[in-house]
Order: sequence, then structure tokens, then C-alpha cells
Amino acid sequence: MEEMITFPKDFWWGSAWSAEQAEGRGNTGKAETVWEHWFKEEPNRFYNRIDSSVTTDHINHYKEDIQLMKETGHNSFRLSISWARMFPDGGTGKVNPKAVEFYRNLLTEMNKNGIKPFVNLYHFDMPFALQEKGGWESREVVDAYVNYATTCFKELGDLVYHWFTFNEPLGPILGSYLEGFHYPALVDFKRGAQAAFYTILAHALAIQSFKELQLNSKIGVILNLSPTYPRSQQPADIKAAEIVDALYTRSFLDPMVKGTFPEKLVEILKEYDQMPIYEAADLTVIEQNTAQILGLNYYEPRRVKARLTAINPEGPFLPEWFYENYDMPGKRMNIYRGWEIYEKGIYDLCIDIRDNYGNIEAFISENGMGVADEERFMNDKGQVIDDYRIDYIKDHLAYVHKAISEGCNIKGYHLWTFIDCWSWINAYKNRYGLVSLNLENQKRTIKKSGEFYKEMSRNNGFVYDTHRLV
Ligand code: BGP
Repeated sequence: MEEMITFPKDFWWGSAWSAEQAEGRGNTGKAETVWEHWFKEEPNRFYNRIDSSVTTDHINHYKEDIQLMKETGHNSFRLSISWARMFPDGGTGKVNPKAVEFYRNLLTEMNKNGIKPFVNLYHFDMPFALQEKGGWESREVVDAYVNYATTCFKELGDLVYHWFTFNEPLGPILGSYLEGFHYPALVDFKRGAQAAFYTILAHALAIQSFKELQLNSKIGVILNLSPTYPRSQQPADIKAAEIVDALYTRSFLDPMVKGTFPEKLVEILKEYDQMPIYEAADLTVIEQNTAQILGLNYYEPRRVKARLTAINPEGPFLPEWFYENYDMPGKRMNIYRGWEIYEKGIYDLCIDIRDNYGNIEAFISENGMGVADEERFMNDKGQVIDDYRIDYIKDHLAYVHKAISEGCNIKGYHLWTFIDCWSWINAYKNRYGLVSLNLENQKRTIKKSGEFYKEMSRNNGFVYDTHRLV
């Protein structure tokens, strides 16, 4: 039966993107980031050899873009600040007045237009000079990050609605130390564990500094979280799922939200000699400075099974020593990105946060569908008719609504993304936006999903066949 699904009053409708993926280099001065450096070193790693120098050129289009936010129903939007732009001398030294001016203008314009700025401090874009000092493996880099964060709080704090320390801190660990999709593409679990620990410490120290300044906003973190489902109820499959859950989900969620580390994770790291170096005082800082608000990025579930084969003990230590991915027959796929589409996962995630994380104030901070060659779906006016994206949004939101009706403290939904943006090594392969971007002339055109988004935001909901929920 079709019925109107209505969301709580003042629900945050919006979308998200990040500095490196949308701003473009501009002419404010900016240090080289790891992405810019990696492209120079190995351009073949990037789809169609497109770098991040231009992207959506938001730095020169921000006023027009904010009007497009309004036209697509945004009442809130998440951006990230570029550390490299704020501190063009390699991420440290003197703050860049031109960067402060740009961000102040941007945030002021958003506020003037009724769009609440959600501001993230770190979205994968390490200044290269700091990467040379060890990146997140280095305590010196943690100090530089806290200085950068504190500067942002002081320079921009009056204009920001909510702050976030990191977006998907697990991403750079997997990408840089295990799976090769971030610079420097190593395979070294122990160094990854060190970088993960210092990321968690940096999060806590930034929150500590934020609290001292007594700003009128909250600070939290944005995590990519996937519920982990075992192939079967066989003990070996369940054990594999528990380990995967500890490694990929609880590893950041527990310390950043609860201030503690999951026992199972610590047990494994000790057993396999993968523990990071830290000081006792670090644990106190982490315990005392946890997130006040939590962003949930959800794209796909994790399905795992027990390993079929024995491991090679001489090989490098890897998470895959404990599990294999389970390719479930009949699962629905986003074939372009290679990610499973499983809407109920977003509900299971919300329930986990309600039951195991004190029902902390939270919102869906990313969810979305990247599709290749969207020109195929353009009508003769050049508008992308993306009904698949509208269905994707509705199907996920219907489960978010169900979670809210069962007491989950979910305050909003931000789609990935606003205008098609640059996707790291995938560059412009898959498009995610409510607005399409013509790479040749930077022309922006609202997609059908952008029109739908506006309607949904205006009505604070949409009509849906609730029988589709299981
Ligand atoms: C998230 C990141 C985003 C964004 C999105 C889509 O993991 O926070 O930066 O890129 O995923 O993924 P991708 O760009 O890899 O297709």
C-alpha cells in the first residue's frame, strides 16, 4: 500500500562532498596534497588520467553552487576544509588569509541561504610534506593536525553548525597500508595499526581543543560502517563475521564514540604482534574526548564466511587471514561500483547505534549510487533521467524511517553527492550527483533526482509502498 512517509520536524536534508574532490586548486595558494603528488608519480593509477586540479572548480563557482543547493532542497550540506589550503607551507607554519577568506565567504553564503554548514576537517587529503614525515604514523603530524583543527575552530567557528574530525578514517588505513587505493599503497598491517591509533588520538585531541573553546556547536566523526553478516549460522562463519566486525567496524567506532577499544581487536593485535606504540596518557585522552554526534556512511553490507584454505604463515599478516568474502547468490549489485545494494543494512546499522552506542545523536552522512556513463540517460534537454537513483534514495530512506519509528536518534540524511565530483582513483568514472557536471565547460544541470530531492525536502517525506520493507 502506498502511503506518505514523513520524517521528524527539522530533519536535515542535504548532501556531502570534500575539498579535494570538488574545490579545484584555485589561486589562494595551497600545499601539494598526497593526491596531487601521487598523480604526478603514477598517473596511470587514476581513471582516464584525470587529477584533482580542476574537479568541480567549486572555489570559483561557490555562489552559483549554493543556489543549486537551494534548488535541490538542501537545508544542510557537508563540506571539508582543505588542510593544504589553510596551511600552504606544507600543512604547518602560518595560516593562509586567502583560505580563511574563501571559507568564511562560503560559509556565510550558505548560512544566508538557509543551509546549515556541516564541516569536516580531514577527508583523505594529507599535505604531501606531512606524508613525508610519516603521515598518520607520526606524532608530529598529529600535533600539526590539532593545530590545524584549532585554527579552523577559531577562524570559522562562528559560522559552522556541526564539526567533524574525520571522514571515514578507516579508508586511508585500508587504502595506504593494505589495499593500494591510497598513497603510498603499502602492504604493512602493523604500520597501518600505528596510523589508525594516531588518527584516533588526533580525533580525541581535536575534540579536547574544541571543548576548551566552548563553541556553540557540536563535534563528531563520520564513519563508514557496514553491518557484517555471516554466510550461515555455523560457528566458523559466525567467528569469521565477529573478527571482521571487530577489525572493520568496531575498530574506529568504539574508541571514537565510546572511548574504549574492542577487546577482540586488541586480542588479535597482541596475538599476532601488530600492536601500535602508545603512551598510557593517550588512552585517557581518547576515553575523555569522544564524539558528540555521529555521521553514518552506508553503501553496502559485508558478507563473510570462514576461510576454505589455510593461510601461508610466511605471507604478510592480513585481515584476510580470518575470513573470505561471501558472494551471496541473488544479491543485488551496483555493477558500476561493484557494491551490493542492500537497503535493510542501513536499518540494522541504526539499530546497532541505538542499542550499543547510547543512541548517540546521529545522521546518515553518506549513501548514494555511482553510475557510469550517465549521458546514456540524458533527455534531449541534457537532463539525466536517473530514476534508479530516486528509487535507491527512497528504498534506503524508508528503512531509515522505520529505524526512527523504533526510537533511533537519526536527525538527517545526506546523499553522496551534490554535483558529480572527482572520486579519487576512480576520477569521474562513476557519477553520484543530484546535479550533473559537464567536464568540458563546467556546466551544471539538475538531474531528475535533484528535482525529486527538492520535493522530498519540501514535503519532509515521500509516498512509498511500505510493503517493500521486510
Ligand atoms: C566514500 C568517501 C567519498 C566518496 C564515496 C564514493 O567512501 O567518503 O569521498 O568518494 O565514498 O566512493 P567512490 O568515490 O570510491 O566511488
